Amino acid sequence: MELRLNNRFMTLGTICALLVSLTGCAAGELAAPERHYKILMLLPVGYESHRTVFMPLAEALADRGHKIVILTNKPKSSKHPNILEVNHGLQLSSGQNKFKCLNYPMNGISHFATGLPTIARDLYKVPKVKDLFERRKEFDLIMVDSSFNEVAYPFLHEATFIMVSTPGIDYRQSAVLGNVFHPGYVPNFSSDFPRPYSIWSRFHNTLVQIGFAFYWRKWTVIPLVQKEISAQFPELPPLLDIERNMSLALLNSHFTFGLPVPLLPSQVEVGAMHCRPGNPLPQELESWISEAGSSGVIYFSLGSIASSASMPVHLRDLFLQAFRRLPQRVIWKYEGELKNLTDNVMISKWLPQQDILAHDNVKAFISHGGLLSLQESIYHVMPLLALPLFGDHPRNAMFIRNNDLGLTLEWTQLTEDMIVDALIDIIANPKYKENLSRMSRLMRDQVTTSKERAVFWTEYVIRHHGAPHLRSPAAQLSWVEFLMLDVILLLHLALFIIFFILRRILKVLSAKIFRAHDNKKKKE
Ligand SMILES: *[C@@H]1O[C@H](CO)[C@@H](O)[C@H](O)[C@H]1NC(C)=O
Ligand SMILES: *[C@@H]1O[C@H](CO)[C@@H](O)[C@H](O)[C@H]1NC(C)=O
Ligand SMILES: *[C@@H]1O[C@H](CO)[C@@H](O)[C@H](O)[C@H]1NC(C)=O
Ligand SMILES: CC(=O)N[C@H]1CO[C@H](CO)[C@@H](O)[C@@H]1O
Repeated sequence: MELRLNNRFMTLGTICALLVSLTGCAAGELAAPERHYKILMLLPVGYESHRTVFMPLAEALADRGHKIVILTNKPKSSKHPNILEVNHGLQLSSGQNKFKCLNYPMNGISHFATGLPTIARDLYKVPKVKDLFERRKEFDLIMVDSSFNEVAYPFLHEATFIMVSTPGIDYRQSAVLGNVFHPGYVPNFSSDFPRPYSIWSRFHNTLVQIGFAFYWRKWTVIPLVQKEISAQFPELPPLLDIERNMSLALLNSHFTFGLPVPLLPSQVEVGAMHCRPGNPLPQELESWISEAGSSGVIYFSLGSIASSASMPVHLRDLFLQAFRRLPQRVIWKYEGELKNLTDNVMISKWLPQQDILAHDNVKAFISHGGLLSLQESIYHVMPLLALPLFGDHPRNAMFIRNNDLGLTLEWTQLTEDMIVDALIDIIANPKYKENLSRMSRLMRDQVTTSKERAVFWTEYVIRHHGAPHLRSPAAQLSWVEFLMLDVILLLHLALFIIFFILRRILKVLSAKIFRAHDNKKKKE
């Protein structure tokens, strides 16, 4: 059986663990674990970027001798002997060309409503997944991606589990733990407003947050997924009830480079786990960058989901024209072929992004504004030109604007001059680098690294067989109780009764006084 951990696997793991214990712990100063755990990571509907959040943690845990099995929809990415990746092979249908989202913003969301139920229907029929599901009790802990992965919740029933919030602060995920973020200043996961929020922003934000939570959880996506799951597992409690039993949430955020918000002890910020110092570049890239002279290099990548090759031709040509006018060299992550390239532009299907961002002669980063790219920019102090496409990109773009970390442009209004002017400003104006470098110092100035925290809390939950002692009593309250609607009603009632009684007393008193007055008059 492919999934069984064979002997060779075990031996390699033991050697690894031995090496780790001899050379000190891979994840900082943590004491060696009491034993080697088996951990199952579930991201059956994860994007590549979601896996990038999980992998550093998986590797750090594997370095400590734990056995990690990861359920994904991607080809294998790790060579670690303690990590086994299981690719179920099902893909979310449609929604692939992210440039289509520009004209139809709801497309990005509605394709989940059609795609997720299909995955829910098919996932547990895939033999590898079926086998894993049957063996789920063998694992000491399950970790699940909190974004779009409700289809994986049947695994979590009667298990100890941690949720990993890949987009960082997520008000819906937080509310499940009993921590309802304030819509007066906490954005939804896709967009943000300039700060401080105006009354209209707060109004809009409140309505949109309530509306979207209902849309996803009560009206559309979850009910459709639930229907498919119930058909296969009639005994299972509702998915949203299973979700409430989470022991801990690891958030891909941190207050030093994000929004400071009140968090529960069961919400641990572990943002930017994947950020690391640059490694030496392949020879060809290294010489292309270092031979660019003092003008330097611009790095251009739209991340792992939106392929540059799907960019509409007129937009692509705007960039090509703009690059002609710039003295810099440009490295463009482009998945197709391009004719008419000027000498200063190099394209490549795959590029070692962090190693490029770490290079001294790279001056600016044209990005879609993905969260991981933003974190890397801050870590490597790289000014950004962000062109948000979908998902959380508009929110990250607003963060870049609010904190002066670079400039942002809209795809729909793009001109050649805008691109040239923005890049000239980003490269010439030192303020972006100053702000980034301040934030980068804050990001690195922490008692423990994000990865150490994530490893500690993961092992902590296993050591204590869950963490019910971290659970906020707020999670047990209904909406009426949480918003104190019953108490407010009672207060109103009490006020009304007091008012009513006072009125009666006044009436009686005044009647008496008048009567006394009248009697006095009559006597006179
Ligand atoms: C809730 O979590 C605990 C501890 O992690 C686990 O033992 C229990 O079986 C879970 N309950 C349900 C109904 O999933
Ligand atoms: C987030 O908020 C923006 C503006 O407030 C709104 O247009 C967008 O639809 C919201 N997105 C979600 C997923 O709630
Ligand atoms: C290449 O450039 C020439 C002249 O600028 C233009 O006429 C031609 O359409 C371009 N070809 C492509 C494939 O962009
Ligand atoms: C938002 C922010 O902190 N912006 C700062 C960026 O850097 C310039 C120059 O150092 C400051 O003037 C801005 O206030």
